[in-house]
Amino acid sequence: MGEECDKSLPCKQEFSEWYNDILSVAEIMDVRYPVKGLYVWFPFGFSIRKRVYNMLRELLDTDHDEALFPLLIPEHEFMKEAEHIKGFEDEVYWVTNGGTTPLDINLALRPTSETAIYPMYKIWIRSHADLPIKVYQIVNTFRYETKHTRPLIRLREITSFKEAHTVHANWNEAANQVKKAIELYIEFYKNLAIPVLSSKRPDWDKFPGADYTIAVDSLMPDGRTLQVGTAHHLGDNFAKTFDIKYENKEGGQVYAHQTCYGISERCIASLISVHGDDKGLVLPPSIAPVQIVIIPIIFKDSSEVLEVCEKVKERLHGIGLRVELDSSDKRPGAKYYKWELKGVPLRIEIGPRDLKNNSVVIVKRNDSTKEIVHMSKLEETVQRLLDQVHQNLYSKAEEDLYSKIYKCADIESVDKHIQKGIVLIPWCGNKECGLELEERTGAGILGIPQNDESCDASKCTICQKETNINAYMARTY
Ligand code: A5A
Ligand code: ZN
Repeated sequence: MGEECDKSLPCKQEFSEWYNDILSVAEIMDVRYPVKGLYVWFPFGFSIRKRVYNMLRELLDTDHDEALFPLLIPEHEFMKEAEHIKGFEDEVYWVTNGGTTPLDINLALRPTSETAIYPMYKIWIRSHADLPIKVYQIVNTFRYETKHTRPLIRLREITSFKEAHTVHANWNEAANQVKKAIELYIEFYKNLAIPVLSSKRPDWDKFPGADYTIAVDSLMPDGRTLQVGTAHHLGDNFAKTFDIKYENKEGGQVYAHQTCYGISERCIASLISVHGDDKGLVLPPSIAPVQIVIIPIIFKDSSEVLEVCEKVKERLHGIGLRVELDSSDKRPGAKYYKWELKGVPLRIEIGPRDLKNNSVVIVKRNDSTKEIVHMSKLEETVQRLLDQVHQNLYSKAEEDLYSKIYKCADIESVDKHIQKGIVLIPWCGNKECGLELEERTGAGILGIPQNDESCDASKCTICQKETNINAYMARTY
């Protein structure tokens, strides 16, 4: 950390280098922690995280309750659900000792919290009147990932795991909840100006122990997709293993149906990657720690300019905005550089000429456009420009996403386009064809689109059978 801003970024076209560098240059994550897959949030990165997660909380709190369950899970609970164990056993960290004494019962560090929460749900749930239950927590989880680890993207300690766990009277209600969860995620990402695609994952890629999984993916600048959220229909699979039953209106004992859905700090990886540019971060105003920076342009006598800067700061602060006045003695150019790197959505410049005209200059971070604004219109203009920045960011990202979805009718055209982005293909839905597609292209099947997007073609690209099923494919993170 430090005040100097002489560090520079590779251009964004070199995405992988750009991504690694921006994390340290913009002070998001410190990657020097001496354990693989574990990283440190710098205070600035953490202040972004805080706002992003506050927003997520606000969305969830409209019809969920926040709770907090223990990190450690006893082995006998963890080992109850066969599919779930199969999915996670290679990724679990175990605590086996208390000091020098071996524990009677080994304890898993949660890789996700089904097996911590559901034994408690068994106790909590008695009758249909207790349902639905919609609880979430935001915690750290641990996964011994063997694929290449990457800050914010593939972690061994996921520090910001939001997991919701709901319980319902029947399968349809749970299915409805999965739909609502995905809608909530789409809205969350809209608030970050990130367009996402939702799709139903193929069976071989669903959450271990689930009936099915719906995921949302965002498109990274290198054409690969990042899974930034998932919602799982758990059916009564876990209810049966954890004995979660309730008394229905007729007095019978029936198994509950469950869902769970999660988001991690991948949302911040996506935020940085989708909007950032050669100069650094570009943050949507909704979550920018500083929304407006004021830069005094000083020649000889500074006192009058600074006075007006203070006044502008107060006026904007007065309407609830996060404003910073940079009155340090660096040159304006160096200040621009610093705050551009930090992604501040609007910059206000005030110099002697502006004083004379009773105006200020406002510059938008996302497209560098300038506007001269009369002092009497300050608040309304700033509000309008902040809204504009958000709209611009979303439209640009959306345009980029949809310009990189290629509708392909045959395997040759898949090969041709898959390096550039996402392809949409007709697929018969059979596993053999799906796996062959993945094998031949080196890409993954994301799944069946949940919007009405579809191909014109109707023959499975592998077996040529007629089908009305489509699937997205992409190279994935
Ligand atoms: N209990 C459910 C919610 C669950 O664990 N689902 S999940 O395994 O799909 O994880 C939820 C989300 O966390 C994923 O969609 C992905 O966006 C993110 N995630 C998973 N593993 C991660 C890792 N190692 N590092 C960062 N994020 C990860
Ligand atoms: Zn087929």
